[in-house]
Amino acid sequence: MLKIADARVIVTCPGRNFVTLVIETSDGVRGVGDATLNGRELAVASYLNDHVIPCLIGRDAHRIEDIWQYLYRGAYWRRGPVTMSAIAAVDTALWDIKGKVAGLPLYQLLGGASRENVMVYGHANGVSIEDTIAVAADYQAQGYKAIRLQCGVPGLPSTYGVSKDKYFYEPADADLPTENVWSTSKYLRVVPELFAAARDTLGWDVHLLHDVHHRLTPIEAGRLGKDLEPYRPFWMEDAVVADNQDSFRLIRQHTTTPLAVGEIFNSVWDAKQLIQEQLVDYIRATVVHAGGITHLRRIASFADMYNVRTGCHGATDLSPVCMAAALHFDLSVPNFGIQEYMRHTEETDAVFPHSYSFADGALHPGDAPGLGVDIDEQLAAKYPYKRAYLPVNRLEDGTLFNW
Ligand code: GCO
Ligand code: MG
Repeated sequence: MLKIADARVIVTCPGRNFVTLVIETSDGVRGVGDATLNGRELAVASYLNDHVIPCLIGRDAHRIEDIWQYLYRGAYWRRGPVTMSAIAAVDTALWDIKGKVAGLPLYQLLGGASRENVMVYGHANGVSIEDTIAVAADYQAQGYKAIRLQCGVPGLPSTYGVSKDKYFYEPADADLPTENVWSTSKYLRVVPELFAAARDTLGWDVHLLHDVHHRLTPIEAGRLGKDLEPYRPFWMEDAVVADNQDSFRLIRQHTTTPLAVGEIFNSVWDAKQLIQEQLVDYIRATVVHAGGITHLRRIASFADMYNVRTGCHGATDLSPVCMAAALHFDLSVPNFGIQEYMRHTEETDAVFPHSYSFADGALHPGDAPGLGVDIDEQLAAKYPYKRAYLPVNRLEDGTLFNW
């Protein structure tokens, strides 16, 4: 028995907010788990502090599966981003502890490495097509084998994925939601031009990705997928809102552009039909929002039966603790596809010292026991929580739309 003696939640804002759970055993082994839910951070902190931590103290830290079931089934109320992020934090911290006790990096406990490293994609964005491609060329020069392209839409003041700073895109940018304006027809004109220009300049030896960010109807998505086919995109992400999983059937009928979805999913049930009917190619659920390593492995095993590969969400709101956990998962899982890598700021990296590293367009989690990441609690305390929201989006006539 490896008794859980203490657990605490740390909320810190080294440039952006992160929620981290630290669990300690009675003999002083410590594990960390990410619990960040962008724009709703304190709800998860309260769920952990008020409802989960009291149930953890005294339990056997080795019984990861039992604790997972206890928190999931035992709550009676299932699923949802707040619950599943809280469960994920506990699960991740317990895997970290188990790795440390075993003296092995987590991926060894998950079956060992299935590959040498984890291919990642970087984010190139710019106000214009030219700006975006210049940034993409820079990523290519840094060794990236896969690059996501997002550019400004002529006629719209701002849009998803395009930042003032070309290398760091941080959408949770204000203490009340910023309002963006959207036009599907303007957007649908620019993306194929962006991809045509990208192939001209960057060539064909690089994977190109694009995030629609839930903004099209299925038939519009079918059209965009078709328009992009000549440029062979690696994937088109979140083409439509996935609440209605049937929507993807319609997209599939019109295009062979590969489809990725799932960064806001929290359980295998959100993706069941999409996977079983092979309506998507990549599942983007990740450790923190989908119930931790334990549940994400279940999703990946299910997806593997239907030729669906993984493509974990890895934006800056997923802390280095989540990134480390995702990399152990990515390295071990048989049906790995790609990992998003948006890079954290230096301030964030200093609060979360980690052993993962980048080389040749890929990340490796390193060989430190457990996750190979920690939180510097003293440094974290210097950055108090600052309320920050994701933007909202309106059509040009004022109708509230999907962001
Ligand atoms: C991505 C995502 C992000 C999200 C963000 C919300 O593909 O990386 O779409 O940009 O918008 O993570 O919290
Ligand atoms: Mg996305």
